Amino acid sequence: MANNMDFVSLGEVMIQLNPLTPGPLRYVRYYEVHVAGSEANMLIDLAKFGYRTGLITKVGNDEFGKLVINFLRGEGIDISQIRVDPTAPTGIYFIQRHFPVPGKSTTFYYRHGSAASKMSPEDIDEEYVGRAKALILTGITPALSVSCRKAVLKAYSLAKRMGVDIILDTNIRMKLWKDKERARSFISKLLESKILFTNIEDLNIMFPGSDIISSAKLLSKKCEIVIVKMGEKGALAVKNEQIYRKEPFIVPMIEDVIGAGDAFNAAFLATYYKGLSVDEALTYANAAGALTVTVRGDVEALTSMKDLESFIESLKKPMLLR
Ligand code: KDG
Repeated sequence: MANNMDFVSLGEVMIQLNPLTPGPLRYVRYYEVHVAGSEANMLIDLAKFGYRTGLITKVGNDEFGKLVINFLRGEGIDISQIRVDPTAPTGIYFIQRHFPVPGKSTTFYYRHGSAASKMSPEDIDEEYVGRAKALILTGITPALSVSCRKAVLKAYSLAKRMGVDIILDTNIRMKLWKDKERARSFISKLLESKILFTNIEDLNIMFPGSDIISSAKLLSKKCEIVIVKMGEKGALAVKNEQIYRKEPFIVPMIEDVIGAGDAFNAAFLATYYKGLSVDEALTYANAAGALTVTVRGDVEALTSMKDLESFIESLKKPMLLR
């Protein structure tokens, strides 16, 4: 089967309502509308780096569904696998910024019973998965419903059978899973992957009581490379038992941290798949994460590799304060 897609993924895209002002939502009066969802974010960022990407999802037969499709089409994502479900709405979520912890954001979902949560194995087309170089999965989609879990398992086993690379971000959303054991036992079925992204909180759920390095090393037995995103502590990777560490880029202001992890993944994938070393790919990944927190919205800060390089260069010089 010819590879005419680079990365495909399976996941929910939502309308994001992002407050113009920081603070508790009960006092927020004005919101900005964005389109976001972890899997779509990665595909959009990868498309900006020149890759061919496509998303499998469902939206409602509503204005928000039309907005999602238009936005993805506009960003150059293949939308041939997006189905419209007339029985359920497109999911939405709100973000609360800088409260109660300055610099942090909190998400509030209104997505239960959404069109995307109705995805099932019938929505996964074998031929479509086989056209990709890599399938990107996250721990979010299987947390949406039983039928989504079955769809994820089908996509995972098809990719394995057809030699399509599997990229996994554990992305455990406890607001969706509710139960740690349920999250742990399902995600442990997806661990055999080429590249596995995770973070400290997810490692603590997957391997309670174990330290980060031991958990990452354990995971790396099943993958080519494991990457642990550590936010303001940077990132580390384990490949062939070797450990790589990268300091973070510090930006002068944080607008909204949501989406930074997806931008990190996309920049890592974009550069690693071009043949850059783990060390170099981690530098681009950290930079993409840092740049993303400087604006509201998950994908608006990444535009091209050239702009990302300008950002990296700018941080090597002393900041001009005025
Ligand atoms: O990674 C950013 C996502 O968390 C955000 O866009 C919403 O997909 C989302 C989710 O399920 O939390």
